Amino acid sequence: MSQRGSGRWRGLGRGLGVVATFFDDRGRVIVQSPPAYCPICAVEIGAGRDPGLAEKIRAALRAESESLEPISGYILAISFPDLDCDEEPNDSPEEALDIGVLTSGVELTISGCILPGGDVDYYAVVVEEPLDVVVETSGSGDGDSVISLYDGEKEEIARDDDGGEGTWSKIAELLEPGAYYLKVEAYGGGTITYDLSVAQA
Ligand SMILES: [Ca+2]
Ligand SMILES: [Ca+2]
Repeated sequence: MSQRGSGRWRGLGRGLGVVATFFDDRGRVIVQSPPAYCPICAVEIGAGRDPGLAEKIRAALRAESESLEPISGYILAISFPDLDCDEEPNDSPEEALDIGVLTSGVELTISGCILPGGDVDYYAVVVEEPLDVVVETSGSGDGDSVISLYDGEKEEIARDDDGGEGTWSKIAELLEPGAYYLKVEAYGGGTITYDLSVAQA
């Protein structure tokens, strides 16, 4: 299991219900999903941000019939998302990942993910000359991101939820030379895999 324990479970089978539970090393329930009933059902839970937790976690799945009808066969698929999609920890301006220096005609890009839900990713960028700058998130699938732009003093300059493609985010600002921070998060505590672009407008 990857650090910080997060998982998705998908069950296939008509009338089947799936409940996922994480236990700690003493058998206490850390988190339990509500039941999801098929024909196609999926449950997803994360176990929080304690970096030592993953070694202690036991995960359990319960399959049950939605009714008193027996189920003759079902498939359970279990997956753990890859949490190594960016360089964690990057959860504060102090831990921000450097994405470089922005000058005229340059586009800075980086990929990352918000996993587990509630993760935030900070990036640092230096602007070398006064520029109309566009900060944008995108991705191969649907993703509902929220981005925030801060100055070198960590004061928020702008924030956007759905200004980009679909429910991706976009901020356009005239920036003076200086250091800036960007924060990427997922709307509503969800999970996303994203590409972040910072470029001259
Ligand atoms: Ca991340
Ligand atoms: Ca992060």
